[in-house]
Amino acid sequence: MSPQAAAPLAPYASGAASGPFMMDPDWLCYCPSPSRPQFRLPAGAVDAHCHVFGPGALFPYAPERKYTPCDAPKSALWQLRDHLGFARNVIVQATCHGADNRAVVDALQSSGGRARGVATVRAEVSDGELQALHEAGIRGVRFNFVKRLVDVTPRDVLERIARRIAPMGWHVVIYFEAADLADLFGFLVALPAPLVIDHMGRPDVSKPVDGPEFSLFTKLMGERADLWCKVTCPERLSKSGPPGYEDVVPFARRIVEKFPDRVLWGTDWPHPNLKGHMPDDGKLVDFIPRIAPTVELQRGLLVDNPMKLYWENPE
Ligand code: 0GY
Repeated sequence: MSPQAAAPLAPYASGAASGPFMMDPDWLCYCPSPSRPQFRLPAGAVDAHCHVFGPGALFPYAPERKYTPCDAPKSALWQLRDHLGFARNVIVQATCHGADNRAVVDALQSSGGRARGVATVRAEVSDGELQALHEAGIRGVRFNFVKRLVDVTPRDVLERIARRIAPMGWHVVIYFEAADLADLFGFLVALPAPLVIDHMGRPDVSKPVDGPEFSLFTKLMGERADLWCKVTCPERLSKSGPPGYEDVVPFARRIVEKFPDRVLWGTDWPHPNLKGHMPDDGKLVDFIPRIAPTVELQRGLLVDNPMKLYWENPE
């Protein structure tokens, strides 16, 4: 195949939800034939933020979900991984599956050790269930504060979950909007487990990178040595848009250069809830050298940091 050739992510790219489910009428399905990136990923690169959806006929979407996506099963994720040149994946439980982690666990168990996961759990989760998740390859739980995606979970419940999972070598993945950081700041600093923040805390990239909003986020990064950041989702954050996502570059580059040992990168495939455009995942990979311009930064971002967080934990 020529370096620029596209690979169809058959057979699911037709964009339907299966079983009793109908995907949302305005749902944008993932790019069916992404280009091959020009940027050559380092050996052992990890896509540290992606999801699987269903298929709904096998792994039903949760009754409490806020959206119904197109199916995006493990087979399509593995095809994308190989096509882009990644070695491994970290699969994050998506809110459309609620706290039913079966689709992620099934993907982890069939990955031959090439995928780890982040689960959603409720307060009632038993120690035995946590242990089974660990054996499947789960290494974190996700706390979601984005109101359009989930109903609120009380902070004392989250705090108790964090206290239980930290001794297992797990961490908490946090998803929030920049406008909510001031309110969450003290809670996050005090949470009794390592933290990973999704998508740089979703900055408003039309504001200055040195302005109060993003400065609060970099302050948060400085508060704890065990706080990590995913410099992900230019396609979600950008107002200038594709193909360059120019306005996101200074934000991501700032974090990569200031905290090179605590940054992660992922595709966010299959890109839930995008409304404007669906990115070509090959072009997203080509975004990486613009935010991590040296070989050393790229190696930390794509290999050393995610390996430390997800593969070097207790077995
Ligand atoms: C993301 C972003 C989103 C959705 C979810 O679990 C989810 O439903 O994470 C979003 O809609 O912003 O990271 O995938």
